[in-house]
Amino acid sequence: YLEEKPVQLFPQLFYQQPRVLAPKRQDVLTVTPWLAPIIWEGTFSPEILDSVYMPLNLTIGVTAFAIGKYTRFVGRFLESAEMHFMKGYRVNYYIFTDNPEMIPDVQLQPGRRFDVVHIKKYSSWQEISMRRMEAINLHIAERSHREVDYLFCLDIDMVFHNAWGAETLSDIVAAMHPGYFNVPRSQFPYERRSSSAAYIPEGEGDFYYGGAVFGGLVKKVYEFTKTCHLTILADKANGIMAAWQEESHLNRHFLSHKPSKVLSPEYIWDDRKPKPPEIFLIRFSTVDKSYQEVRN
Ligand code: U5P
Repeated sequence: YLEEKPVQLFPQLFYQQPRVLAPKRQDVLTVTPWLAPIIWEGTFSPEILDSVYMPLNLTIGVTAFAIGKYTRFVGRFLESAEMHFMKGYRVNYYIFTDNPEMIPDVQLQPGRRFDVVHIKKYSSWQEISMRRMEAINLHIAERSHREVDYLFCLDIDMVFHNAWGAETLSDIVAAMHPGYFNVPRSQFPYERRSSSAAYIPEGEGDFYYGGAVFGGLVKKVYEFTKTCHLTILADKANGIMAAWQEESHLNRHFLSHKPSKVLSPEYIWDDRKPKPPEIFLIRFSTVDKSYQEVRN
């Protein structure tokens, strides 16, 4: 007889048993009616998630735009991302800019790199903001589809304050806008003119999602940015611009193509707002800036 040795397939991980009758959060909705998780602090274990995702050897991409005066935000964005964003994973940052000389040389952790993508500057801030859908879509097709597994598309005038990890990974991910997570949908600033491709009638809508954060599997982000770019172009052809530009189109899209995961406002906060008790910690937040100063 050969003595049978137990084969250890997975390293042992000790953690508290999930308790069916004692949910971790009762003060917030943690799953949508279409059964997509809503990600709140206290509902997940980073250790278990890492034990699932680390072995997959993933590369996570980030796109962020720094056009015109927005190059001033790149340093803080990258430095804070190095401290908090997808720690321990391979990360590629793609910084889109009209002015590569103004991009600072930030020291990155091993396994992380950044690429500067040179693009042209559109004349108005609305056009700069909306054209991101097109630029991201083209970049995925030409390049990043080969380089990353997941891709997050983020505003650059923002800073990471706490961990953003594997709990955010899913097919297609949207984030709840910090200004509207606690208001009736009649007050969502959706596009209300039926002549726009971003139109959402009264009485419809799930959440108001922010345009500053979305992501997912690179293939899904490709499809998503394609549709948004096309609906933006359709509006342009009709001489109409949606109330909140690409954010309105994003909201329209996610109404009929539900996100597979929804990030709580922990992931897209606004420093000018006081922190309500449901928000245990802020992970990613807008830098207080003077719009007049930086736009155009
Ligand atoms: N943006 C620029 N330059 C501009 C306007 C916008 O790079 O002149 C990009 C930035 O990435 C910014 C995002 O975070 O679009 C959203 O713009 P805003 O709505 O915060 O101004």
